[in-house]
Amino acid sequence: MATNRTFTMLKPDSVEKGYIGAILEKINATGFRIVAMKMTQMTVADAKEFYAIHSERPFFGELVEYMTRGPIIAAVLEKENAVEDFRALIGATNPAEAAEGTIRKMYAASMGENAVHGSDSDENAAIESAFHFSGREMF
Ligand code: DAT
Ligand code: MG
Repeated sequence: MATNRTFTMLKPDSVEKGYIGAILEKINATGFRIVAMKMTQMTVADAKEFYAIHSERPFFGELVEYMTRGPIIAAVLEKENAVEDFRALIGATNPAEAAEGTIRKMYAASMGENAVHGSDSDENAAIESAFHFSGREMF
């Protein structure tokens, strides 16, 4: 995986509230190219594996329940400096602390339901993209 890619999920709350069009528009307008995308629903086993790093945290059960309660949009995005620039676009984990104009500030309800995921490193971007997409599904 090239280091100019990142992985995102528009989480179940974004799909439920009809925000996916607006969020994808913002992603495009910021200069990211969508190189893979699908609607899918994570199983409990998927969510536990994807968020394994948080398995000892007190919010883990809620996180797994939230991430599996409905479909998500999974996508791989390409842009120079993709990981860092996408983290800047989505804003802080807690939407109350997210900067004006960020996706979480605009569309997230709370820390627990924060609308969107963005990989935190090139290494995790590659792992997370491969979790959801085969090589043939990335263009
Ligand atoms: P991020 O999604 O900004 O990378 P993270 O990796 O620390 O944040 O946590 C993953 C998700 O877990 C996050 O998007 C929402 C949830 N989460 C994190 N900290 C939380 C907390 N203190 N209370 C409830 N949910 C939390
Ligand atoms: Mg994270």
